[in-house]
Amino acid sequence: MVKKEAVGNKIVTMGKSTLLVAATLTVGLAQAQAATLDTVKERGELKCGVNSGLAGFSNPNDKGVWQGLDVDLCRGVAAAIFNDPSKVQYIPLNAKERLTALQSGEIDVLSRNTTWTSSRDTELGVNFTGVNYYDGQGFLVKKALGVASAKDLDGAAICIQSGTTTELNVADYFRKNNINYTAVVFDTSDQTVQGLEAGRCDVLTSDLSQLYALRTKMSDPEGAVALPEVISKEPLGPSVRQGDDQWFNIVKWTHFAMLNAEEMGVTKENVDSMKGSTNPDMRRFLGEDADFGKGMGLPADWAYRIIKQVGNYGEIFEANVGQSSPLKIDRGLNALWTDGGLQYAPPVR
Ligand SMILES: N[C@@H](CCC(=O)N[C@@H](CS)C(=O)NCC(=O)O)C(=O)O
Repeated sequence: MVKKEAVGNKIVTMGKSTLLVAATLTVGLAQAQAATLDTVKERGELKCGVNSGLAGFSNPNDKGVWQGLDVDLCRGVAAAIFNDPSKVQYIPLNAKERLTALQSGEIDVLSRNTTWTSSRDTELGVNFTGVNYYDGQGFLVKKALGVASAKDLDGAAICIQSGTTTELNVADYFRKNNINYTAVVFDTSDQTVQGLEAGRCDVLTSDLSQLYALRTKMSDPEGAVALPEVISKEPLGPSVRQGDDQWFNIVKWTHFAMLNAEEMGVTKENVDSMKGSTNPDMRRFLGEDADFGKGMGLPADWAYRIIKQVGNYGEIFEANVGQSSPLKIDRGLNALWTDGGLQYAPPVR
């Protein structure tokens, strides 16, 4: 089912557009072979594919400025390259079009609540660079339904969005547990929320992080509750086109720099004073005594730029989705490994 999305689907089902997709793919591959970093520098900005509006992850604020955890990844890459996190053009994409946009060269990086799966990683010409949010799929029901467990959902109508991992997970879960359901499939997440509110379905299923975000859009958020079951692994992360290892490294190490900074206690506020540190790890990280940027075509202070302009992982987590945000999501699996979580970065050395 997952394979039905993106390019695979178009090649199988559409006559004329097959050629079009093949042509854009060729262009995309040619671009991937040219150094993306050079293209981005010449253009003067990075093209970042994001969710068109997912609170906490990527969402334009009332001034039209993009904000969120996924947005901050792109801001970090721009800070490393340009010393200016605003040098990013955001391209809003829905679930179905996101991977095609990366394949065709329309964007340089996809940073849009996308689950790292084997088929996406090996069949679609893209590479995932890491996991910036460990998630899992859950269910949101109206409290009035009086359901306490997903196992009680026999016969339920379920609102789902097409082009996502969600569709297959829910089919597997209900089959495994011998429960019947009716899928009510929509193209956008807003439609799934409206579907739940209008009674088109009894339950909405999606990544848990999205349930938190979508609940804030409901007219009565308190009237909806997430069920305790988490039915899948959804490691969400950025991806790039295959064929350009330098670019792959830049995006991968932007995330790792944010994690290492949190682990070392380097923040947006204290990073300047840390430059005077005598700790060899700190001096290496900030590019004081060593140059770990050159292998990526970046300046020696690439990591300093990211932290100074955007922040460490803990800072961007708290501001966008954590306790300082309306979502108030706990760190959970996204705590650093030193705090019992899964977030772990190789060292800068
Ligand atoms: N992580 C899952 C789901 C990602 C996803 O696209 N979720 C939907 C459901 S809430 C979404 O973000 N929709 C917003 C949109 O398409 O505009 C995946 O990679 O397939």
